[in-house]
Amino acid sequence: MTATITILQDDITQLKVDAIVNAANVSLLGGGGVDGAIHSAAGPELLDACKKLNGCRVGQAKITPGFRLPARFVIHTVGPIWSGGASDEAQLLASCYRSCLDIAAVHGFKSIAFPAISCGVYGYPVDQAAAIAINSIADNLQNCVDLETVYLVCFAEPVLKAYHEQFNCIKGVL
Ligand code: AR6
Repeated sequence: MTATITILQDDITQLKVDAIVNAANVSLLGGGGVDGAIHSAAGPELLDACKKLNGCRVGQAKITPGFRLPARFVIHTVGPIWSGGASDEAQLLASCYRSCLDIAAVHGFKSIAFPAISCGVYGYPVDQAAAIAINSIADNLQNCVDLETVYLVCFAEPVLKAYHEQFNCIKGVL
């Protein structure tokens, strides 16, 4: 069975799923944006767990429990900082989604929720990031045999619009 991709506007910290994805930085020691929101909602145990991970490279991902979150786990990934598009940003962003889905597959997760990685402080153009997110997820779903639902969680209206536009563009080929 192939998982369903669902786009929704919500606060990712409120979702009761197997794993939410955190758009972190290489230190994995917290920050602003969705990272700050996840750490606040999960409680200080999350920072303690992150301290044991020794950071994370751009495009890769690491997992912790969700602690006080409704989600059971947090998959921390580090998106690329947008610097014009010629520094492998697209490959690195696609790698974030693939690495998170690899972890979800290993753990047999049924549900996972992604924020718009790199679309905030890291400045990735939202239309391009939305296309990469949807294509990368679609390309890697076949490896996730247990996965039933992938949520693409938009906080801000422009991101929601970009996801819907990109989703409609590629729906025919999925
Ligand atoms: N739920 C869902 N999406 C959210 C939430 C939320 N609660 N809060 C923000 N967003 P950003 P980045 C959206 O900046 O660009 C941190 O300081 C937000 O509207 O959180 O990957 C890290 O520590 C935007 O669309 O992540 C890094 O240093 C998206 O999440 C750096 O920011 C991503 O915005 C990472 O930057």
